[in-house]
Amino acid sequence: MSSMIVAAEVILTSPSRNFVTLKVTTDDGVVGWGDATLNGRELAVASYLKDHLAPLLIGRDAQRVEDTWQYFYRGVYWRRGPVTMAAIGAVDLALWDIKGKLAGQPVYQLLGGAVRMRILAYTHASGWDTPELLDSVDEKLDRGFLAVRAQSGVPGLDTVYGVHHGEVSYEPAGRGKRPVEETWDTAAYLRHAPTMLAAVREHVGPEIALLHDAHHRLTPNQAARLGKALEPVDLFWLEDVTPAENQEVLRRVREQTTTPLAIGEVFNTIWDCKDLITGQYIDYIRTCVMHAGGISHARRIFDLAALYQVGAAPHGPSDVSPITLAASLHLGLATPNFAIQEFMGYEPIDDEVFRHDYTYKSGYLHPGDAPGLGVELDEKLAARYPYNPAYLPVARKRDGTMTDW
Ligand code: EZ4
Ligand code: CO
Repeated sequence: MSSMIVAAEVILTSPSRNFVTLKVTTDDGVVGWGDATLNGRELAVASYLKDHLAPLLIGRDAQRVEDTWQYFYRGVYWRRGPVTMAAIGAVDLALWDIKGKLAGQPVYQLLGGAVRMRILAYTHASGWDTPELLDSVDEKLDRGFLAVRAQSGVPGLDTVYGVHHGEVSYEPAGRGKRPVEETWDTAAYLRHAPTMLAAVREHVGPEIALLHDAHHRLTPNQAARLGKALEPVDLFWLEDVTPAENQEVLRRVREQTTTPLAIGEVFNTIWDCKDLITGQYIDYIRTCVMHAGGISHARRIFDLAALYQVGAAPHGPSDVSPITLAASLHLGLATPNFAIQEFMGYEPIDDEVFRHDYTYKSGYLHPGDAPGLGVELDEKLAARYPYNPAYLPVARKRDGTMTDW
């Protein structure tokens, strides 16, 4: 049974934030949805899709998901990179959505069926100081979460990425045509983080899973020291300790501490993480299902990880759309070494624009049983919220030098 692609359109919408969506339509009237959101670089992916991939999709057989992936990855001289891979990821998600709809099955069934009943989720808690952070953690526990990422302010700094300060709630991008500039001080952070996380552990008791994200800002030596200092806190993981281009350093960190390490939300292909996985330098691989080329490629990364006892734990912030979250959940339900799903959740207006079948209940997520991925874009509502520039902040050291993300 073939099903020919007759239209491929890119839709930009900004309900609470910017999202890029690919809509693929077949000659039998089936619509597949793909997410192509790359925080702060939305228009680049939109152009890649609209100008380069969409025209080539017309006339292709929508059922040939893997061949289309190979065509856009292997068939193109310029491979890899976040823009290319997000665009390929969007196509891949849309085609899996169509395949599920044609089969009348949720995508997880097409991937081999459920290996678990539900997927453990972690969410983000943050507070400027420790009491505020503990309140935020309590609020997440009240909502049933069993795993919480804890981030706090740092004494002496005015802003810290990932932590809301004052009334404005944390969102990983600030509206405006230029990124906000923040000041960062690693030494101050390192003096504070172990005490802050120890207070959270003390507060929640031994059973709640605690996570922490260092956002690529440490040297290997600093990372090793922090990992050691956090061993008594018993973290579920410590994330993104160093910039991940120089991967050999992760071996040094790994050898110095038993704190579990997670990395990979900025990776796009299996080539970006194969050494970290095969060397067992990390415990969790965090590639985002869409940013890593969609279900077709992410599942190869996760299968490689399984051979080395590395858990799959995909990126799932509010800056990828519910379509990506749903794809992650379908893959997660069918992937034995899937460990946990990041779930920041969305603003109510985002949930209205992207009506979804996935559900959250008592600390766990489930993709739902609607055919395909189970997310439908309300195009009329989406059209009311045009693209509105927003960027992740940039950070400088106290002397003004740009620092790692
Ligand atoms: O900062 O998605 O683990 N989660 C994260 C996210 C990222 C944003 C960047 O766009 O680090 O919140
Ligand atoms: Co992160």
